[in-house]
Amino acid sequence: MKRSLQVILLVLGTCFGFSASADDGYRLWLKYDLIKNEAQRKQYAGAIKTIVSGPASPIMQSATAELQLGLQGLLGKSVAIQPTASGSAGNIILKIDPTEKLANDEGYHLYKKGSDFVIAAKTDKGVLYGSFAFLRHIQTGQPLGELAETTSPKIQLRMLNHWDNTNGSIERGYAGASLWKWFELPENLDPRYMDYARANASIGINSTVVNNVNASARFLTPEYLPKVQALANVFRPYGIKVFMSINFAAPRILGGLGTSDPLDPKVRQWWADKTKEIYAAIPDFGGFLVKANSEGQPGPQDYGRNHADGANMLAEALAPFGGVVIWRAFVYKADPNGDRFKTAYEEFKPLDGTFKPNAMVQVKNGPIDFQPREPFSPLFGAMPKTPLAMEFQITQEYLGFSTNFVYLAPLFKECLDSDTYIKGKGSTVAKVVDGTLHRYDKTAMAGVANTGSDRNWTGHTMSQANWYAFGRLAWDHTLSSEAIAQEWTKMTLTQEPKALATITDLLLNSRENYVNFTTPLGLHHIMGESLHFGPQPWLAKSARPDWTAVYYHRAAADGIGFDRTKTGSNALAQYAPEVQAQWGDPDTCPLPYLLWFHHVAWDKKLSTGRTLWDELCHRYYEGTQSVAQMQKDWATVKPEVDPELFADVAGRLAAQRREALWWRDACVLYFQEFSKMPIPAPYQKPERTLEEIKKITATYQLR
Ligand code: GCV
Repeated sequence: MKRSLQVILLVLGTCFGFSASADDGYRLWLKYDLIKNEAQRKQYAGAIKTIVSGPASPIMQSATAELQLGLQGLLGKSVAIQPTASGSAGNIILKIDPTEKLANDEGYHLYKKGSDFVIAAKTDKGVLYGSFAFLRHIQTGQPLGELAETTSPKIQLRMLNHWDNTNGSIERGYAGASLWKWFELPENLDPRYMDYARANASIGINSTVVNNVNASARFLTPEYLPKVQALANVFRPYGIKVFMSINFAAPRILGGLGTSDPLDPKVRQWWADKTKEIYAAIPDFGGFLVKANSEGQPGPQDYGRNHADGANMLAEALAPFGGVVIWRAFVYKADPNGDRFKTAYEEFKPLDGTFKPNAMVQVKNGPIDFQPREPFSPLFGAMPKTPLAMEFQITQEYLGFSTNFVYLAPLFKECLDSDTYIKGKGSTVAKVVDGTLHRYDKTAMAGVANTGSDRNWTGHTMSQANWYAFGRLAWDHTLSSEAIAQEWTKMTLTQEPKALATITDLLLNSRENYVNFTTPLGLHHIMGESLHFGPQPWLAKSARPDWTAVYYHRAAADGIGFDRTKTGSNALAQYAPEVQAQWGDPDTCPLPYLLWFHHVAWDKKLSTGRTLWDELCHRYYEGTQSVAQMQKDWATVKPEVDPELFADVAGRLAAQRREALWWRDACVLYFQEFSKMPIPAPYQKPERTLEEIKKITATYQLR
């Protein structure tokens, strides 16, 4: 054990090494740099003498290795690992005790016992999470005398969904190529796989779906299974289970069957055999994630069956091994007269109660598709008998890719804290997802990953905060966006109070700024075609009507916005009466959701005192101005932030400013063609014409 621990430390040291040179962002929030404040460092160093390792297991080994690595870096001293307490003070005691008073197996309890520090849990996984929390306590500069934390995750499966393909590309990935070097696997194990696992474990992520939901059947072949197995082997000591996305037509594509009908016995047998083969290679395999009958993917409806028929066939194959099938509810039909908003609810709600116990339905946070702002999906609360998993998008498909600084905790929280009113006031989306509202026995929260082969993992340095925030909120959705922002900033960028306050504010306002210069007042889906970048509100023709922009904004001489009330598509009827009452009246509908639910006259006076047109312009101009302000604020933190990280963010903010101007000019000039109203004072008319801007958007569509 000692030797392998040394190997781990050597690898960790090489990759996450304590270099004095500029910071390239690779180490994320696990920097473990020497604590600058000498008095504070001495205090910690004086109080900590040894790590008492507790019962041996690969996960315990990860915990002790991490503690040793972290303390070495932070305190500048080597802390010995011992099998038992030395008797002297200053032991960090790792304790597994199944009787520990914790809500579940993954929770932990940190406390002081005399002059020792205890990291206690029911299982080794809990100790691993507690060890990272102990380090976080020190990383964020909290006194050891105040060590007292008892916490258990509120969600069982805290998972990343990677949209990674067999060829190493990532669908909607903006931070380089896939982390998984498929061509080198399984023989060559990039040390980065372990760093990925460490980063996830440090924020409580315990599952990962390694491949794209637009799944190649090739992942299920004897060529790819050993590659996935190799990844699973690396992740296991960090408490991470591997899942795979599957192609529903695999029995036909790989098995040579004439069909993939889920009720066909041969098809069922094929899946049972395939599942057995997977579990022989990966005994703790988590299960399957499925995108079916969505955006051209095959599915049970191809055979006249429904989603539950498909999910239940896979659930049956997985059940003997304890696996779970996670079936996505992201479905919509190409109906020019319909409302894409309504489809998932219409297809899934009638199936409530028909899914097998080891099946879950995964629902995107909003009814359309990860827009900068969406109301919560009406499916949350509508399926009391079916465990619903939350799907957030961490990768910034509709949020300016890797050039835009957009902290997503406020977006995640806005959805989780929304009240469905399904069982009266306080029936929040979070309570649906964490299972407390409907007593789900399975719970899950997934984030579509923003990681890639870029040295800093996420492209934009600040986007690391989104990976971090996702993990922290999946663990405990009651944490505030601000607390998470501060925690991350302290560990990643600086603890200097003024800079910390400035960066926290920047993070907290960044998403609202982005909404303002792209899709204010409830506008949605007006971005560039297929690439989903930049503005294209004029997009009127696409392969499907619901891929255009005009389908959503409905700008005309009489106003703008999608009427989803009784006089329109009546999508609002999918919500509880209390929500309908709040959102159904344009006078009480919160402005952020106004154009999601109402077609509003250009000259209608809003609660702000401005007309709709003036308010729209105001937000586009102020949103763009706010990016200039972000640049100024960021400039003030220069002395406190590593030069390489500082320059990276400054450069990307400059690009974001250019893009904000593009969005503003495109949208005000285009919508002005319908409102026929002037740009209100004090704002100046854009210097460019709409035709000039359309050309910029057009160049982005060139291949
Ligand atoms: C993986 C959107 C994206 C697609 C994505 C899809 C999904 O439509 O643009 O790239 O496909 O959502 O979530 O399945």
